[in-house]
Amino acid sequence: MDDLRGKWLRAVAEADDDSALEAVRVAALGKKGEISAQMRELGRMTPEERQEAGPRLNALKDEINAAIAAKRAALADAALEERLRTEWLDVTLPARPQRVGTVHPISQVTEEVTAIFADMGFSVAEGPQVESDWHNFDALNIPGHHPARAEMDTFYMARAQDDTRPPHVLRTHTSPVQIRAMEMAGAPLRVICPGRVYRADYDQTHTPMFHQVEGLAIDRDISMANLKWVLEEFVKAFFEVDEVELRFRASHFPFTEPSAEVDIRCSWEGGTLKVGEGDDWLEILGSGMVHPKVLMAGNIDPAAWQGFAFGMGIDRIAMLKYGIPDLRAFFESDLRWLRHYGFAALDVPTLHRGLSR
Ligand code: 2NL
Repeated sequence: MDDLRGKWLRAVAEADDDSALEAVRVAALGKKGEISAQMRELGRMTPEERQEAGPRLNALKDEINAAIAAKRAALADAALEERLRTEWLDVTLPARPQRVGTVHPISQVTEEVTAIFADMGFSVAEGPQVESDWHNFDALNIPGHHPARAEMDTFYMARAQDDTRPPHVLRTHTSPVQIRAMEMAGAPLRVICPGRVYRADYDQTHTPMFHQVEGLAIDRDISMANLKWVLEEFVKAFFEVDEVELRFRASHFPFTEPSAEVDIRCSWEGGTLKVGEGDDWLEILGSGMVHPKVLMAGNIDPAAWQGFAFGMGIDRIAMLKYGIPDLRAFFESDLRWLRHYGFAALDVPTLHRGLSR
């Protein structure tokens, strides 16, 4: 009996998982188990023998059952302990950084410019990028023979073979949008026209597509003085400075008379641009009083109305504002450009490989 006890208690102790433990229980206490077989033996004993062996066998059966239950609980505890040890999560860890896209600097600057002029009562007009030859050139006092046409490196759209009308063009400036605004709204008028423009020019300092914003204000007695105030307010707001000095230099555009190029006082100390101080001048835009022929092209009577107009490159003022020293930065890759200037772009590792780090 002691051998039996030792044997099964050891078997219980050595079972190291639930199924091994169940096998021990069946082998000991199952219908065909060893202890069960011993129980059946009781029937063949004398009453005296049974009196002695019965309780001992029952006690052994209870003891083995208890040992199995204890072992089962111990195995469950150990399993739980193991899961707690291996499946823990540190909920205090910071979240993984998520890459987020941002507005492109060109779009952002366009919005900034639009907001500044909106505060001064200018609305925004947009127009087609494929323009009629008339809106892009003739209406702006640039006739067919004018050298400005050749200088503009225009992209011409194809016509059908026997169509002799002048071909459409990719607009070379946003001025045609202002012609359309005059045609549609008439005077008085205050409008700015931001957008893409195209010139067949591609080198270190030129891209075939770039961005421009032009402005137009027409009223009974609008003058260069109004132009100067509007541009001063714009430059102060855009470059976020309290004071600025503008310099108007006589110039020539076919669509304005008189015409002026506008410089702002600045310094380039340490390679970074400071607007409003220093001894350098930075050219930022062209402007003038709208040519009477251009007013007439927009169906506005030049005897009753006059106005100013100006135009500037968005890519250029974006680079100036955000400290981009070299136009060539544009050509390498937008992503490199954006990263350099602290705009977090969507960085797709499979795109622009080699430039993305
Ligand atoms: C420049 C110069 C300029 C204009 C654009 C304009 C438009 C109309 C009538 C008269 Cl509809 N003028 N636009 C005038 C002067 C200069 O742009 O350097 N742009 C980047």
